Amino acid sequence: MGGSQSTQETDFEYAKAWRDTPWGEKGHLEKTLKDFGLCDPNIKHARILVVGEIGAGKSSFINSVNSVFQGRITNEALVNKTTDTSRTFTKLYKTYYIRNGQSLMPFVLTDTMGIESENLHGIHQEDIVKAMEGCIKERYKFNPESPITPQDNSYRSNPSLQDQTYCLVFVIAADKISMAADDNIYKKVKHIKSKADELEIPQVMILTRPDEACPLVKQNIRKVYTSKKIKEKLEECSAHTGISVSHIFPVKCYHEEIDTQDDMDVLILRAFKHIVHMANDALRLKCNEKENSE
Ligand SMILES: Nc1nc2c(ncn2[C@@H]2O[C@H](COP(=O)(O)OP(=O)(O)OP(=O)(O)O)[C@@H](O)[C@H]2O)c(=O)[nH]1
Ligand SMILES: [Mg+2]
Repeated sequence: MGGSQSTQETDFEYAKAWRDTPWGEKGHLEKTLKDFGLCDPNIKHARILVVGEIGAGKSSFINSVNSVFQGRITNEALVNKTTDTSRTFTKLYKTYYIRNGQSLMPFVLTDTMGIESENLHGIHQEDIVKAMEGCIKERYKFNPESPITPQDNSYRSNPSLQDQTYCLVFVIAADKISMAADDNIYKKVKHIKSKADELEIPQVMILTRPDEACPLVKQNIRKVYTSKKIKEKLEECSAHTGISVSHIFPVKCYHEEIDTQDDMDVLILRAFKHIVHMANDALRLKCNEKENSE
């Protein structure tokens, strides 16, 4: 079974995978997700909000999830293909539906502007809070200098259950974890996480670009769970953000491939299954609260 096989421990690799991965079970994972129904059939979709540092791979992750279900590479969310990664590429609050054949899955992924270390650049942290609450309307253009206010045309004062967020996905690039070195990004992420905790929104972290962080993974994606470097990165992310290691998933996003690949699909589907379950649990909680208060 490729990288999941027991090998001799080296300086770079464990003898045994530190997390079991169902390589070869793509069909089963895909079917489970395609059959997944929300706890409340009256709700059309549960929103998953994707946030993270500039160039971390937020838009690529959204495209990758869509690509798996389409069985072909899709690029609906525009990805930065230029060499200038000094400023965030995505500037709008934009929602992507996941197609399952002719129908839509009951989950949507919302892309956001990247977080930057300098204040007055990148998404304003309070805009992420407003997005979690469901107060931002589709295609709002983020303004790094000031957060959205109730006076803005794109402000939604009475968000419905569908407008709110049920899982917050932090995307971090494994090869440029700058949080340890960059105190300001670290502070912003912590602030957003504490607001998500207050709103009872579960959080998952996607560690992108594992291939750029570890040469073993570049050669063979199945080494992602035997690589010592990737485990180190995961633990580093957990220590800096307070997100438990069990909620952090290394995912190689589609970025240069022409066709989808089963092993990449398995990592994407496994992470997405976790996100979907957490979102559904959070939605159930919200629905129960609403019912009890009526
Ligand atoms: N090698 C590799 N490259 C990746 C991966 N994921 C994303 N990329 C590349 O990383 C770069 C940034 O990706 P984006 O998806 O634009 O990142 P973003 O977080 O949306 O960035 P902003 O919108 O600018 O905040 C692009 O060149 C992607 O092709 C990955 O898993 N591996
Ligand atoms: Mg983007």
